[in-house]
Amino acid sequence: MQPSNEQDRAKWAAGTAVIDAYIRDGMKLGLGSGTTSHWFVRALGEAVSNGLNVVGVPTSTGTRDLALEVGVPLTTLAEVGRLDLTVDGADEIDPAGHMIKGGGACLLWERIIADTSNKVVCVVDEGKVVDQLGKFPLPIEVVQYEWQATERAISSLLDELGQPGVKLTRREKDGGPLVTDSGNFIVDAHLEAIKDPIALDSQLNWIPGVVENGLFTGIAAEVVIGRADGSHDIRD
Ligand code: ABF
Repeated sequence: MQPSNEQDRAKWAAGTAVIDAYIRDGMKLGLGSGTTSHWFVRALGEAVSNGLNVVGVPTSTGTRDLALEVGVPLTTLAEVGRLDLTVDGADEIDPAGHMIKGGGACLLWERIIADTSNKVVCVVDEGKVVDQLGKFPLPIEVVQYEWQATERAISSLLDELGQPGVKLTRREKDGGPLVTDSGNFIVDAHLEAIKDPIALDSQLNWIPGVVENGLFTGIAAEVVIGRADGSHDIRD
């Protein structure tokens, strides 16, 4: 399989660069979701076919299916405990390495796996690098029960944090509400700009009904930035 356009080539550049830069024999890996991470998973499958000995824990059913297709041996956190390294994408990443994730509705499993990893490396095309988070709507995973009450509580918190009147939309798919791998809904918060990602990340999950939010602050140790010419940068 080859990249289909310039952005995809940038994603390919980031995803494939990870193999030589980070992957070592015997590693226990978190396998990210999204198209950039999937270029990494495909390259990992090729390395496994050439003798690399690794196991992976997928962050979504889609990544699980791709890993099975390309021959990456799968395991679970229950079996391995901690992971050496997780490679995952992002919808936005700022200069401090704080991310917005969840555009692919996989943020809950991604967060669980990131949290049990000794290191997290983010792989993005250069269009994901921003000065300030928030232009990409912030995904917030909520339980289905009384989700509108949870949505109202999110709106109240944003008012308290000095960001009143933010548009909140329940994510739709195929004419109905999107349901995540864990059976929850996603509410997207159209914040435009997030003044204090750490404060917001630390308070959102306290709202009853909120399962997880897409602000991944202080999690990525390094970021691999791919470019359309096939080159890449690695930044701390
Ligand atoms: C995943 O990758 C998600 O957290 C994020 O939404 C997505 C980005 O997708 P892509 O790499 O396809 O742009 O990690």
